[in-house]
Amino acid sequence: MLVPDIGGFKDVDVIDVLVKDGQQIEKEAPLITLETEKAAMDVPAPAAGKITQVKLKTGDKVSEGSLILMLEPAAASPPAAKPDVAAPGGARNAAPTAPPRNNGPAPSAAASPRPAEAAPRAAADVAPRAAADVTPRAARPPIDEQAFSKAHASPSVRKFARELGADLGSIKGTGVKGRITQDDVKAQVKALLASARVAPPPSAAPGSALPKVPVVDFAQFGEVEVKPLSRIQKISGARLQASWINLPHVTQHEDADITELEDARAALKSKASREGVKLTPLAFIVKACILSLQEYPRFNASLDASGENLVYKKYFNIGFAADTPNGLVVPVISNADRLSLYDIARALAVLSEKARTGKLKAAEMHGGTFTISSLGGIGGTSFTPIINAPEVAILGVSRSAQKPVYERGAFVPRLMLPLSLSYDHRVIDGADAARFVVFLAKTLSDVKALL
Ligand code: CAO
Repeated sequence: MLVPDIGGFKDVDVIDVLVKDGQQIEKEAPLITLETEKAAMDVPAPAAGKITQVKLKTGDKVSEGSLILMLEPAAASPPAAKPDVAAPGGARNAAPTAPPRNNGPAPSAAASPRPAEAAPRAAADVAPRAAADVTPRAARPPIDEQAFSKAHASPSVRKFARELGADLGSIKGTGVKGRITQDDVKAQVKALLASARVAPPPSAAPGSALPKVPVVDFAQFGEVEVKPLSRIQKISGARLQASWINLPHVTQHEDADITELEDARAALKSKASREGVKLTPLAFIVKACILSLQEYPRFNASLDASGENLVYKKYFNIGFAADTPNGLVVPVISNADRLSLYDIARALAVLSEKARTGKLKAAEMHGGTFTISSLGGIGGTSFTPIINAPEVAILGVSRSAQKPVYERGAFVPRLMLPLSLSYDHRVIDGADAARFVVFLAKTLSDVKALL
Protein backbone atom coordinates (compact mmCIF):
# COMPACT_ATOMS: atom_id res chain seq x y z
CA MET A 1 0.00 0.00 0.00
CA LEU A 2 1.55 3.27 -1.14
CA VAL A 3 1.24 6.93 -0.26
CA PRO A 4 -1.34 8.39 -2.62
CA ASP A 5 -1.26 11.71 -4.43
CA ILE A 6 -0.85 14.26 -1.63
CA GLY A 7 -1.15 17.33 -3.72
CA GLY A 8 2.40 17.59 -4.93
CA PHE A 9 3.97 17.83 -1.44
CA LYS A 10 7.32 16.06 -1.15
CA ASP A 11 9.22 14.73 1.88
CA VAL A 12 6.21 15.16 4.09
CA ASP A 13 6.56 14.26 7.78
CA VAL A 14 4.87 11.13 9.06
CA ILE A 15 3.66 12.41 12.42
CA ASP A 16 1.67 9.37 13.45
CA VAL A 17 1.50 5.70 12.52
CA LEU A 18 -1.94 4.55 13.56
CA VAL A 19 -1.65 0.82 12.79
CA LYS A 20 0.71 -2.04 13.58
CA ASP A 21 1.87 -5.38 12.19
CA GLY A 22 -0.76 -8.12 12.30
CA GLN A 23 -3.65 -5.68 12.74
CA GLN A 24 -6.93 -6.27 10.91
CA ILE A 25 -8.16 -3.10 9.32
CA GLU A 26 -11.36 -1.99 7.68
CA LYS A 27 -11.56 -0.08 4.48
CA GLU A 28 -11.08 3.68 5.16
CA ALA A 29 -9.36 3.04 8.51
CA PRO A 30 -6.70 5.75 9.04
CA LEU A 31 -3.22 4.27 8.53
CA ILE A 32 -0.81 7.14 8.99
CA THR A 33 -1.02 10.88 9.61
CA LEU A 34 1.03 13.20 7.44
CA GLU A 35 1.71 16.83 8.12
CA THR A 36 2.64 19.34 5.44
CA GLU A 37 3.38 22.93 6.34
CA LYS A 38 -0.26 23.65 5.55
CA ALA A 39 -2.27 20.83 7.10
CA ALA A 40 -2.33 17.44 8.73
CA MET A 41 -4.00 14.61 6.84
CA ASP A 42 -4.73 10.96 7.43
CA VAL A 43 -4.14 8.38 4.75
CA PRO A 44 -7.04 5.92 4.91
CA ALA A 45 -6.91 2.26 3.86
CA PRO A 46 -8.29 1.72 0.37
CA ALA A 47 -9.31 -1.81 1.34
CA ALA A 48 -9.88 -4.08 4.32
CA GLY A 49 -7.36 -6.77 5.26
CA LYS A 50 -4.59 -7.86 7.61
CA ILE A 51 -1.40 -5.82 7.84
CA THR A 52 1.59 -8.08 7.37
CA GLN A 53 4.22 -5.39 7.82
CA VAL A 54 4.20 -1.67 8.50
CA LYS A 55 7.03 -0.08 6.53
CA LEU A 56 7.03 3.40 8.08
CA LYS A 57 7.58 4.93 11.46
CA THR A 58 6.82 8.30 13.01
CA GLY A 59 9.40 10.84 11.88
CA ASP A 60 9.93 9.31 8.41
CA LYS A 61 9.48 11.52 5.39
CA VAL A 62 7.34 10.39 2.48
CA SER A 63 6.22 11.50 -0.96
CA GLU A 64 3.65 10.13 -3.33
CA GLY A 65 4.42 6.45 -4.00
CA SER A 66 6.33 5.76 -0.76
CA LEU A 67 5.54 2.32 0.66
CA ILE A 68 3.32 2.47 3.76
CA LEU A 69 2.67 -1.17 4.54
CA MET A 70 2.07 -4.67 3.18
CA LEU A 71 -1.54 -5.79 3.35
CA GLU A 72 -3.07 -9.24 3.02
CA PRO A 73 -6.46 -8.42 1.50
CA ALA A 74 -9.58 -9.65 3.28
CA ALA A 75 -10.96 -12.78 1.57
CA ALA A 76 -14.21 -11.09 0.65
CA SER A 77 -12.49 -8.29 -1.20
CA PRO A 78 -12.41 -8.72 -4.96
CA PRO A 79 -8.76 -8.96 -6.02
CA ALA A 80 -9.20 -6.34 -8.69
CA ALA A 81 -9.93 -3.77 -6.01
CA LYS A 82 -6.52 -4.26 -4.35
CA PRO A 83 -3.89 -3.39 -6.90
CA ASP A 84 -2.19 -1.15 -4.35
CA VAL A 85 -1.08 -3.92 -2.01
CA ALA A 86 2.65 -4.22 -2.54
CA ALA A 87 2.00 -3.68 -6.20
CA PRO A 88 3.60 -0.42 -7.18
CA GLY A 89 2.41 -0.68 -10.74
CA GLY A 90 -1.23 -0.61 -9.77
CA ALA A 91 -0.99 1.60 -6.77
CA ARG A 92 -2.02 4.78 -8.45
CA ASN A 93 -5.45 3.58 -9.48
CA ALA A 94 -6.54 2.38 -6.08
CA ALA A 95 -4.51 4.81 -4.02
CA PRO A 96 -6.62 6.44 -1.35
CA THR A 97 -7.12 10.14 -1.40
CA ALA A 98 -5.89 12.22 1.47
CA PRO A 99 -9.14 13.63 2.78
CA PRO A 100 -9.37 17.16 4.13
CA ARG A 101 -8.94 16.98 7.90
CA ASN A 102 -11.95 19.13 8.68
CA ASN A 103 -14.28 17.87 6.05
CA GLY A 104 -15.75 15.06 8.08
CA PRO A 105 -15.38 11.41 7.28
CA ALA A 106 -13.02 10.39 4.53
CA PRO A 107 -14.81 10.39 1.22
CA SER A 108 -15.13 7.11 -0.58
CA ALA A 109 -13.22 6.48 -3.78
CA ALA A 110 -16.42 7.08 -5.70
CA ALA A 111 -17.05 10.39 -3.99
CA SER A 112 -13.55 11.52 -4.81
CA PRO A 113 -12.88 10.56 -8.35
CA ARG A 114 -9.99 13.00 -8.79
CA PRO A 115 -7.60 12.13 -6.02
CA ALA A 116 -4.93 14.45 -7.36
CA GLU A 117 -7.10 17.42 -6.38
CA ALA A 118 -8.16 16.17 -3.01
CA ALA A 119 -4.93 16.63 -1.16
CA PRO A 120 -4.25 20.26 -2.08
CA ARG A 121 -7.79 21.09 -1.10
CA ALA A 122 -7.15 19.62 2.29
CA ALA A 123 -4.27 22.02 2.77
CA ALA A 124 -6.15 25.03 1.50
CA ASP A 125 -9.20 24.30 3.62
CA VAL A 126 -7.35 23.89 6.84
CA ALA A 127 -4.91 26.77 6.73
CA PRO A 128 -7.32 29.72 6.61
CA ARG A 129 -9.55 28.21 9.22
CA ALA A 130 -6.67 27.70 11.58
CA ALA A 131 -5.61 31.29 11.08
CA ALA A 132 -9.08 32.66 11.67
CA ASP A 133 -10.21 30.60 14.62
CA VAL A 134 -7.22 29.53 16.58
CA THR A 135 -3.87 31.04 17.51
CA PRO A 136 -1.54 30.37 14.58
CA ARG A 137 0.56 27.27 15.13
CA ALA A 138 3.73 29.37 15.30
CA ALA A 139 2.32 31.29 18.27
CA ARG A 140 1.62 28.15 20.26
CA PRO A 141 4.13 25.85 21.85
CA PRO A 142 4.95 23.09 19.32
CA ILE A 143 3.08 19.80 19.65
CA ASP A 144 5.18 17.11 21.28
CA GLU A 145 4.75 14.42 18.65
CA GLN A 146 6.10 11.65 20.85
CA ALA A 147 3.65 12.46 23.61
CA PHE A 148 0.90 12.83 21.00
CA SER A 149 1.50 9.35 19.61
CA LYS A 150 1.62 7.83 23.11
CA ALA A 151 -1.56 9.56 24.30
CA HIS A 152 -4.36 7.23 25.36
CA ALA A 153 -7.01 8.04 22.75
CA SER A 154 -9.01 6.30 20.05
CA PRO A 155 -8.14 6.88 16.37
CA SER A 156 -11.23 9.02 15.91
CA VAL A 157 -10.23 11.25 18.84
CA ARG A 158 -6.66 11.43 17.49
CA LYS A 159 -8.07 12.45 14.14
CA PHE A 160 -10.31 15.03 15.80
CA ALA A 161 -7.32 16.42 17.74
CA ARG A 162 -5.28 16.65 14.53
CA GLU A 163 -8.10 18.48 12.79
CA LEU A 164 -8.23 21.10 15.53
CA GLY A 165 -4.47 21.26 16.08
CA ALA A 166 -4.92 20.16 19.69
CA ASP A 167 -1.91 18.82 21.57
CA LEU A 168 -3.13 15.37 22.61
CA GLY A 169 0.00 14.73 24.67
CA SER A 170 -0.84 17.58 27.03
CA ILE A 171 -4.49 16.64 27.59
CA LYS A 172 -5.57 14.80 30.73
CA GLY A 173 -8.15 12.19 29.74
CA THR A 174 -11.41 12.01 31.66
CA GLY A 175 -12.67 8.83 29.97
CA VAL A 176 -12.43 5.24 31.13
CA LYS A 177 -8.92 4.50 32.46
CA GLY A 178 -7.88 8.06 31.63
CA ARG A 179 -8.75 7.75 27.96
CA ILE A 180 -8.91 11.12 26.21
CA THR A 181 -12.39 11.87 24.91
CA GLN A 182 -13.58 14.22 22.21
CA ASP A 183 -14.88 16.54 24.98
CA ASP A 184 -11.39 16.67 26.52
CA VAL A 185 -10.00 17.80 23.16
CA LYS A 186 -12.73 20.41 22.82
CA ALA A 187 -11.95 21.73 26.30
CA GLN A 188 -8.28 22.21 25.39
CA VAL A 189 -9.16 23.99 22.16
CA LYS A 190 -11.58 26.28 24.04
CA ALA A 191 -8.81 27.19 26.48
CA LEU A 192 -6.47 27.90 23.55
CA LEU A 193 -9.03 30.13 21.90
CA ALA A 194 -9.53 32.05 25.12
CA SER A 195 -5.79 32.71 25.43
CA ALA A 196 -5.61 33.63 21.71
CA ARG A 197 -8.04 36.47 22.39
CA VAL A 198 -5.54 38.08 24.77
CA ALA A 199 -4.15 41.25 23.21
CA PRO A 200 -0.39 41.21 22.66
CA PRO A 201 1.64 43.38 25.03
CA PRO A 202 2.14 46.90 23.65
CA SER A 203 5.80 46.27 22.94
CA ALA A 204 5.36 42.90 21.23
CA ALA A 205 6.60 42.97 17.66
CA PRO A 206 3.90 42.32 15.05
CA GLY A 207 3.79 38.62 14.27
CA SER A 208 5.66 37.88 17.47
CA ALA A 209 5.68 34.19 18.28
CA LEU A 210 5.98 34.80 22.02
CA PRO A 211 3.62 32.78 24.14
CA LYS A 212 1.12 34.94 25.97
CA VAL A 213 0.84 35.42 29.70
CA PRO A 214 -2.61 34.29 30.89
CA VAL A 215 -5.15 37.00 31.58
CA VAL A 216 -6.67 36.67 35.02
CA ASP A 217 -9.71 38.42 36.38
CA PHE A 218 -8.13 39.30 39.75
CA ALA A 219 -11.36 40.78 41.08
CA GLN A 220 -12.85 37.30 41.32
CA PHE A 221 -10.42 36.53 44.18
CA GLY A 222 -10.84 39.72 46.21
CA GLU A 223 -10.89 43.49 46.18
CA VAL A 224 -8.61 45.19 43.67
CA GLU A 225 -7.73 48.74 42.60
CA VAL A 226 -6.56 49.55 39.06
CA LYS A 227 -4.00 52.34 38.62
CA PRO A 228 -2.42 53.29 35.29
CA LEU A 229 1.33 52.97 34.81
CA SER A 230 3.18 56.28 34.68
CA ARG A 231 4.32 57.60 31.31
CA ILE A 232 7.93 56.84 32.26
CA GLN A 233 7.04 53.30 33.29
CA LYS A 234 5.32 52.68 29.98
CA ILE A 235 8.30 53.97 28.01
CA SER A 236 10.94 52.21 30.08
CA GLY A 237 8.84 49.02 30.26
CA ALA A 238 8.77 48.69 26.48
CA ARG A 239 12.50 49.37 26.21
CA LEU A 240 13.35 46.90 28.95
CA GLN A 241 11.23 44.24 27.35
CA ALA A 242 12.78 44.88 23.92
CA SER A 243 16.24 44.49 25.40
CA TRP A 244 15.35 41.39 27.39
CA ILE A 245 13.85 39.70 24.34
CA ASN A 246 16.41 40.74 21.73
CA LEU A 247 19.69 40.55 23.63
CA PRO A 248 20.99 37.24 24.98
CA HIS A 249 21.80 38.34 28.54
CA VAL A 250 24.37 36.70 30.78
CA THR A 251 25.32 38.12 34.17
CA GLN A 252 28.82 37.75 35.62
CA HIS A 253 29.23 38.33 39.36
CA GLU A 254 32.28 39.43 41.32
CA ASP A 255 33.06 40.99 44.70
CA ALA A 256 35.37 43.99 44.87
CA ASP A 257 37.36 44.67 48.02
CA ILE A 258 36.60 48.35 48.72
CA THR A 259 38.02 48.50 52.24
CA GLU A 260 40.65 51.04 51.25
CA LEU A 261 38.28 52.89 48.95
CA GLU A 262 35.89 53.41 51.85
CA ASP A 263 38.74 54.61 54.08
CA ALA A 264 39.71 57.13 51.40
CA ARG A 265 36.09 58.18 50.91
CA ALA A 266 35.64 58.70 54.67
CA ALA A 267 38.80 60.81 54.72
CA LEU A 268 37.57 62.92 51.77
CA LYS A 269 33.94 63.19 52.80
CA SER A 270 34.09 66.29 54.95
CA LYS A 271 36.31 68.13 52.47
CA ALA A 272 33.92 67.15 49.71
CA SER A 273 30.86 68.32 51.57
CA ARG A 274 32.56 71.67 52.26
CA GLU A 275 32.71 71.96 48.47
CA GLY A 276 29.06 71.02 48.27
CA VAL A 277 29.73 67.52 46.97
CA LYS A 278 28.20 64.32 48.38
CA LEU A 279 30.87 61.71 47.74
CA THR A 280 29.10 58.33 47.53
CA PRO A 281 30.73 55.08 46.37
CA LEU A 282 29.02 55.56 42.99
CA ALA A 283 31.43 58.32 41.93
CA PHE A 284 34.38 55.94 42.46
CA ILE A 285 32.51 53.20 40.60
CA VAL A 286 31.91 55.50 37.60
CA LYS A 287 35.62 56.32 37.52
CA ALA A 288 36.61 52.64 37.79
CA CYS A 289 34.19 51.73 35.01
CA ILE A 290 35.76 54.29 32.67
CA LEU A 291 39.22 52.82 33.29
CA SER A 292 37.81 49.34 32.63
CA LEU A 293 36.04 50.46 29.44
CA GLN A 294 39.29 52.02 28.22
CA GLU A 295 41.04 48.72 28.88
CA TYR A 296 38.22 46.69 27.23
CA PRO A 297 36.70 48.97 24.54
CA ARG A 298 34.30 46.29 23.31
CA PHE A 299 32.16 46.98 26.40
CA ASN A 300 31.77 50.59 25.22
CA ALA A 301 30.68 49.52 21.71
CA SER A 302 27.34 48.73 20.04
CA LEU A 303 26.22 46.52 17.19
CA ASP A 304 25.27 48.49 14.08
CA ALA A 305 21.82 48.17 12.52
CA SER A 306 22.89 45.25 10.30
CA GLY A 307 24.08 43.36 13.36
CA GLU A 308 27.29 42.55 11.48
CA ASN A 309 29.63 45.30 12.68
CA LEU A 310 30.65 46.68 16.03
CA VAL A 311 30.71 50.43 16.46
CA TYR A 312 33.48 51.34 18.92
CA LYS A 313 32.73 54.65 20.61
CA LYS A 314 35.73 56.80 21.51
CA TYR A 315 33.76 58.75 24.07
CA PHE A 316 32.64 57.58 27.49
CA ASN A 317 29.13 58.67 28.39
CA ILE A 318 28.10 56.88 31.55
CA GLY A 319 24.41 56.44 32.26
CA PHE A 320 23.14 55.62 35.73
CA ALA A 321 19.73 54.28 36.67
CA ALA A 322 17.88 56.68 38.94
CA ASP A 323 14.88 55.70 40.99
CA THR A 324 12.24 58.45 40.82
CA PRO A 325 8.65 58.69 42.08
CA ASN A 326 7.48 58.30 38.48
CA GLY A 327 9.71 55.37 37.62
CA LEU A 328 13.15 54.53 36.35
CA VAL A 329 15.14 57.05 34.29
CA VAL A 330 18.74 56.92 33.09
CA PRO A 331 20.55 60.29 33.14
CA VAL A 332 23.86 60.32 31.30
CA ILE A 333 27.14 61.89 32.43
CA SER A 334 28.62 62.97 29.11
CA ASN A 335 32.38 62.66 28.55
CA ALA A 336 32.77 61.34 32.06
CA ASP A 337 36.38 60.37 31.26
CA ARG A 338 37.27 64.06 31.23
CA LEU A 339 35.85 64.69 34.71
CA SER A 340 37.55 64.49 38.10
CA LEU A 341 36.14 62.32 40.88
CA TYR A 342 34.54 65.39 42.46
CA ASP A 343 33.06 66.52 39.15
CA ILE A 344 31.55 63.07 38.67
CA ALA A 345 30.07 63.19 42.18
CA ARG A 346 28.68 66.63 41.43
CA ALA A 347 27.18 65.48 38.11
CA LEU A 348 25.62 62.48 39.86
CA ALA A 349 23.98 64.72 42.46
CA VAL A 350 22.73 67.32 39.94
CA LEU A 351 21.36 64.77 37.48
CA SER A 352 19.72 62.61 40.19
CA GLU A 353 18.01 65.68 41.63
CA LYS A 354 16.76 66.65 38.17
CA ALA A 355 15.59 63.07 37.62
CA ARG A 356 13.63 63.03 40.88
CA THR A 357 11.98 66.36 40.17
CA GLY A 358 11.21 65.52 36.54
CA LYS A 359 13.50 68.26 35.20
CA LEU A 360 15.86 66.16 33.10
CA LYS A 361 16.23 67.42 29.54
CA ALA A 362 16.16 64.91 26.68
CA ALA A 363 19.81 65.73 25.94
CA GLU A 364 20.70 64.64 29.47
CA MET A 365 19.42 61.13 28.79
CA HIS A 366 20.92 60.60 25.33
CA GLY A 367 24.15 59.14 24.03
CA GLY A 368 25.03 56.75 26.86
CA THR A 369 27.71 54.16 26.11
CA PHE A 370 27.59 52.12 29.34
CA THR A 371 25.15 52.11 32.25
CA ILE A 372 25.46 51.54 35.98
CA SER A 373 22.50 50.50 38.08
CA SER A 374 23.34 50.99 41.75
CA LEU A 375 21.03 49.57 44.37
CA GLY A 376 23.75 49.78 47.00
CA GLY A 377 22.03 52.60 48.87
CA ILE A 378 19.03 50.31 49.36
CA GLY A 379 20.41 46.80 49.89
CA GLY A 380 20.61 43.39 48.27
CA THR A 381 23.47 41.06 47.52
CA SER A 382 23.28 40.68 43.72
CA PHE A 383 20.86 41.04 40.82
CA THR A 384 20.70 40.71 37.06
CA PRO A 385 20.37 44.17 35.48
CA ILE A 386 18.85 44.46 32.01
CA ILE A 387 21.17 45.95 29.39
CA ASN A 388 20.28 49.44 28.24
CA ALA A 389 20.27 48.46 24.54
CA PRO A 390 21.87 49.23 22.14
CA GLU A 391 24.63 49.30 24.73
CA VAL A 392 26.20 45.89 25.24
CA ALA A 393 26.78 45.78 28.98
CA ILE A 394 25.49 47.16 32.26
CA LEU A 395 26.96 47.05 35.74
CA GLY A 396 24.71 46.25 38.68
CA VAL A 397 26.02 47.32 42.10
CA SER A 398 24.64 45.94 45.35
CA ARG A 399 25.26 46.90 48.96
CA SER A 400 28.77 46.50 50.32
CA ALA A 401 29.18 44.34 53.40
CA GLN A 402 31.94 43.20 55.73
CA LYS A 403 32.95 39.64 54.80
CA PRO A 404 35.65 37.29 56.05
CA VAL A 405 38.36 37.04 53.41
CA TYR A 406 41.13 34.47 53.70
CA GLU A 407 44.47 36.29 53.49
CA ARG A 408 47.94 34.98 54.38
CA GLY A 409 46.64 32.07 56.45
CA ALA A 410 43.85 33.87 58.32
CA PHE A 411 40.37 35.26 57.81
CA VAL A 412 40.30 39.03 57.92
CA PRO A 413 37.24 41.33 57.72
CA ARG A 414 37.11 43.18 54.39
CA LEU A 415 34.44 45.47 52.97
CA MET A 416 33.24 43.71 49.83
CA LEU A 417 31.16 45.32 47.09
CA PRO A 418 29.03 42.93 44.99
CA LEU A 419 29.20 43.64 41.25
CA SER A 420 26.86 42.08 38.67
CA LEU A 421 27.80 42.65 35.04
CA SER A 422 25.12 41.76 32.48
CA TYR A 423 26.40 41.59 28.92
CA ASP A 424 25.13 40.92 25.42
CA HIS A 425 26.53 37.50 24.62
CA ARG A 426 26.37 38.17 20.88
CA VAL A 427 29.09 40.75 21.34
CA ILE A 428 30.94 39.71 24.48
CA ASP A 429 32.33 36.30 25.33
CA GLY A 430 32.06 35.00 28.88
CA ALA A 431 35.85 35.01 29.29
CA ASP A 432 36.02 38.70 28.34
CA ALA A 433 33.19 39.50 30.74
CA ALA A 434 35.08 37.74 33.54
CA ARG A 435 38.28 39.65 32.60
CA PHE A 436 36.38 42.96 32.59
CA VAL A 437 34.76 42.43 35.96
CA VAL A 438 37.99 41.17 37.54
CA PHE A 439 39.80 44.25 36.19
CA LEU A 440 37.02 46.46 37.52
CA ALA A 441 37.21 44.85 40.97
CA LYS A 442 41.00 45.29 41.05
CA THR A 443 40.64 48.92 40.02
CA LEU A 444 38.15 49.54 42.83
CA SER A 445 40.46 47.95 45.36
CA ASP A 446 43.35 50.14 44.20
CA VAL A 447 41.89 53.48 45.26
CA LYS A 448 44.95 55.54 44.25
CA ALA A 449 44.10 54.99 40.58
CA LEU A 450 40.70 56.58 41.18
CA LEU A 451 41.67 59.78 43.01
N1 CAO B 1 27.05 49.90 49.44
C1 CAO B 1 26.83 50.49 50.64
N2 CAO B 1 26.34 51.73 50.76
C2 CAO B 1 26.09 52.41 49.65
C3 CAO B 1 26.31 51.89 48.40
C4 CAO B 1 26.82 50.58 48.32
N3 CAO B 1 27.05 49.98 47.14
N4 CAO B 1 25.94 52.80 47.47
C5 CAO B 1 25.50 53.86 48.13
N5 CAO B 1 25.59 53.65 49.45
C6 CAO B 1 25.22 54.56 50.50
C7 CAO B 1 25.73 55.94 50.21
O1 CAO B 1 27.06 56.09 50.62
C8 CAO B 1 24.76 56.75 51.00
O2 CAO B 1 25.11 56.68 52.35
P1 CAO B 1 25.43 58.01 53.20
O3 CAO B 1 24.23 58.89 53.00
O4 CAO B 1 25.60 57.51 54.57
O5 CAO B 1 26.65 58.55 52.60
C9 CAO B 1 23.47 56.01 50.85
O6 CAO B 1 23.83 54.67 50.51
C10 CAO B 1 22.52 56.53 49.80
O7 CAO B 1 23.20 56.76 48.61
P2 CAO B 1 22.39 57.37 47.40
O8 CAO B 1 21.53 56.33 46.81
O9 CAO B 1 21.74 58.63 47.80
O10 CAO B 1 23.50 57.81 46.37
P3 CAO B 1 24.23 57.00 45.27
O11 CAO B 1 25.19 57.93 44.67
O12 CAO B 1 24.73 55.73 45.75
O13 CAO B 1 23.08 56.69 44.18
C11 CAO B 1 21.33 57.02 42.62
C12 CAO B 1 22.44 57.69 43.43
C13 CAO B 1 20.62 58.06 41.81
C14 CAO B 1 21.93 55.99 41.72
C15 CAO B 1 20.38 56.35 43.62
O14 CAO B 1 19.81 57.30 44.46
C16 CAO B 1 19.29 55.55 42.96
O15 CAO B 1 18.31 56.09 42.45
N6 CAO B 1 19.46 54.23 42.98
C17 CAO B 1 18.47 53.31 42.44
C18 CAO B 1 18.88 52.86 41.06
C19 CAO B 1 17.86 51.89 40.54
O16 CAO B 1 16.67 52.03 40.72
N7 CAO B 1 18.35 50.84 39.90
C20 CAO B 1 17.52 49.80 39.42
C21 CAO B 1 17.27 50.01 38.01
S1 CAO B 1 16.52 48.65 37.29
O17 CAO B 1 15.08 48.65 37.95
